[in-house]
Amino acid sequence: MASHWEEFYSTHLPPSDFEDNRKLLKEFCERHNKSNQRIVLVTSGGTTVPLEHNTVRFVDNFSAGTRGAASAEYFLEHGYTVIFLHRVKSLEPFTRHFTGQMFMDMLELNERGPSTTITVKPDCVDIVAPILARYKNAQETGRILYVTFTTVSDYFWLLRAACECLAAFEAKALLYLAAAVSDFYIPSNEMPTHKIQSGAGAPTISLQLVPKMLAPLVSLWVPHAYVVSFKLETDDSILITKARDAMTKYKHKLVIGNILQSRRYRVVFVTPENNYEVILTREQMLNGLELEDSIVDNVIACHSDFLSAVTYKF
Ligand code: 9Z3
Repeated sequence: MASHWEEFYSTHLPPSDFEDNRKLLKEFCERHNKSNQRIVLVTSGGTTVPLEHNTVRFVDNFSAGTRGAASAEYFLEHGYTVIFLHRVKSLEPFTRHFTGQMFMDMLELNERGPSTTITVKPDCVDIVAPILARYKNAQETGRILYVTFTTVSDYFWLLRAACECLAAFEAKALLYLAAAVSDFYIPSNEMPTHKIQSGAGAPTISLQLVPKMLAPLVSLWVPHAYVVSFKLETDDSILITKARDAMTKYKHKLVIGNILQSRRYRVVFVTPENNYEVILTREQMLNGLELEDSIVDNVIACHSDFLSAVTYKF
């Protein structure tokens, strides 16, 4: 009998641009595997669960994509190659610093003389320049690949494709699964084709459990990689237990627990050996520091220990 996850792939079609993305992932990984660099897959943003095939309505998972986008920047800074698998229109590394009208307000339009020029306002140069420099460096060295998803099904297809390419990196591959992935969905064969009509009365919508992809991911797709998952809760009293349960069940290396309301300044690292908090003080926050800087530092230290242990074994 096919497992729950295998059945999912046999009954849900891949996204329409799947083959293009698979090719991009394959080429990117082959190019970087030659350089012996460490590589990280960062997943980011929330997945949607459509209620209709021709989707007008969907259920969404909460996530702005801040954790993933900020972390991707810090991984690049530490020399990692990055696959940034993110929700369409969620925050992206570098551009996340200029959201809303902020970027427009940093520019000056000079219409004097025959040609129009646009410049960055002098008092904004110090803000834009370092971010632009890091962005240019990542682009010019080709060390980041952006791949997007919308639905939970797209996400699962792309996650598996990315893992298939990352397997060749063995322990040098780090998976940093920060995307907020829906636990529930409507299977394709139970979804109406067209927009649900209000004339038929209030609909009863029945959601089913999604397959737990962490199980095949850890045991089959990237069995030698260092896998980090995030656990999001709203009740602090169950966070560590839930994080530890996930680690015991899927047998990966690290679960980072966070509470919705405090996720910007506190996370808990749950490892096979212990738990410890990584926090950002109020003062650090006021000085513009980000929790992701410390999270990534700690994750890289764990990945380095893992790599040394693996190397030592052989
Ligand atoms: C997280 O817990 C992320 O840290 C957040 C980041 C989504 C809270 P933002 O994007 O928020 O910065 O606004 N991600 C994982 C959430 C998740 O779906 N975890 C699953 C679970 O908790 C397991 S993989 O069961």
